[in-house]
Amino acid sequence: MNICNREGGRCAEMAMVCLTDFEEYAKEHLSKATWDYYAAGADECCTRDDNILAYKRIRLRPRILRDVSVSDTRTTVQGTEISFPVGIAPTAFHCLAWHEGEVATARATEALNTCYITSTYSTCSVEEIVAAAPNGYRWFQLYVYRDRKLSEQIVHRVESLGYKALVLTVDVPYTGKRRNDIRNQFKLPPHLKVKNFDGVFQETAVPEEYGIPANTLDPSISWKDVYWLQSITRLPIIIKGILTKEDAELAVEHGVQGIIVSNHGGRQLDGGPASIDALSEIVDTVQGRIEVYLDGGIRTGSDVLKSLALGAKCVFIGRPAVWGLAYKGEEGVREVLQILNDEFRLSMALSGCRNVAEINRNLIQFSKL
Ligand code: PYR
Repeated sequence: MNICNREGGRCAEMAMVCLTDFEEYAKEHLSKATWDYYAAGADECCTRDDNILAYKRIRLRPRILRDVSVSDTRTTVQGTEISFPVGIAPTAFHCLAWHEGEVATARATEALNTCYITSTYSTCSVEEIVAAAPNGYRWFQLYVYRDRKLSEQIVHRVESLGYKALVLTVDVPYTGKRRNDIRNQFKLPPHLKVKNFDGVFQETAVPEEYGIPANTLDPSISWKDVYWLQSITRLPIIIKGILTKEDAELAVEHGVQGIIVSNHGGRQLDGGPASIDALSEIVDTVQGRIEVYLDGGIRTGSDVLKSLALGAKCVFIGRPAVWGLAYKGEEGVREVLQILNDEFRLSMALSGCRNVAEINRNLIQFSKL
């Protein structure tokens, strides 16, 4: 009897070959409400889906006969070396996918020597995450709260724990409309909490949204809050959620150290551009003054290659890391990262690049865009 493939399903013993194998596994094994939460895009999910499709529209111009017998995928972000240009984007509630939650994600990224952006909405505390993977390279995803003291406290906490940058997420003045979360009345099960805020919120009449009172995030945030944040921290600030050249220019003018081109996995404004389609105008505007990164839609090593060719210094994966967790916790996240690393190395070699410095726009066939 084939115990692995009853009814055509995927089980933990089957070889995982590509990231969509992990997606299939996660879809089969997570509860419907959890699967729907991670899969969610806003409204009709046009932007979520285009994040992936946009990569498939881009064609490469491979070079040949360049001796690719040795290849090097290392790069740096904010001056720190990582083993390849793929990190983990902030995604919430990892304990929904695997009992150890963010602790498992942190161990996997430490083992593969890449960057892990811890979500504000983690189900392990930042202290637990750092204790589990003390040598990991981490940034912290920050929202600005109506109660600025709350933001200030978490900034000082992560600073003293050795987090290396703050990823100010600016695309959630309000939460996007995710239809299945509304239908499922999604909320955290009682045994899980947004651990970084344990004990912070008193019983209130305000309904809960994603584990905290719905009115906690401040919709009035504006560029002046970047100056406020700079006044309370010495950490580099990276703005996540920029999709236009105008905002990229403002980010540079406000003295931040990086931009993540991102539409929040298509979970906020439906109808906005795919991240990869927004990248070029931002890179052209920034002109190397600060580092530009990207998240959204990365599923293969050639997606990573295309992103770097169009000017991203590094990319970040969100949902695929959660699928890895759902598969086998730390080991699953490691496998996801390793597959992407192997595919990226192969794509580099097949297009004639021996290291990331050799990846540039000449690799992109613009007539096909
Ligand atoms: C999200 O679900 O997209 C959050 O940022 C919590």
